[in-house]
Amino acid sequence: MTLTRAGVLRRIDAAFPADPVVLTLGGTAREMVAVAGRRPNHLVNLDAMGQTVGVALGLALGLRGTRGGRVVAVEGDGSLLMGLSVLSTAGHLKPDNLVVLLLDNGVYLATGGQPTAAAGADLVAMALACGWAGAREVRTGEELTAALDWAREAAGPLLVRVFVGTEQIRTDYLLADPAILAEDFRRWLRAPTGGPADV
Ligand SMILES: Cc1ncc(C[n+]2csc(CCOP(=O)(O)OP(=O)(O)O)c2C)c(N)n1
Ligand SMILES: [Mg+2]
Repeated sequence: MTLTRAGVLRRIDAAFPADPVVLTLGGTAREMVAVAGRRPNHLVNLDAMGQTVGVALGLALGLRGTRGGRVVAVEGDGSLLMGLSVLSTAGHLKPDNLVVLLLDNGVYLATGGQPTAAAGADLVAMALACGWAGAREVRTGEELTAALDWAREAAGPLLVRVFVGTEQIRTDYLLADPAILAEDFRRWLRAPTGGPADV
């Protein structure tokens, strides 16, 4: 059975409760808030298509050696393709704490479901060819469990391409000011609360 985006987001939140998580724009961010609530360790990259992984890369480089754990980017296929050069930059800089969880539904769902070019692109091969430490595809719940365990432990940068369906759950709009979202996250980063990455 095809994985749903909301279900995968719930699993991501449970797998990384105390690590910085940078969320791509649109329905992904809204669905994460719907399934997990506003979490202090989540940075919503509101409207900034193409920049999610770059923001996470900067965080990963800045935080490397200062705290345990990972920096997680939750990205969409359309948004990744918009800023694809980040694959070569991250492969070159090799932050061992960076994890990219790509939720690939094959479309620009937020703007009406137009197909992206992801279907014809072997993004795992591309990441590996750019020097990433690991990359894999996920299609089932069992594969997701194994990939999340792997993503918590293995040396990065790591890319997990999770194939999800186009089903969406009903959510509220996310109308918070991006400056406030960023400031909340910054405050948490300075004084993290609640979880294993604290130690
Ligand atoms: C530069 C830019 N172009 C277009 C948009 C409009 N836009 C918002 S979300 C989105 C689709 C993103 O696709 P994807 O990353 O695959 O996420 P999905 O909607 O499928 O979850 C688009 C085109 C935008 N926010 N910024
Ligand atoms: Mg998409």
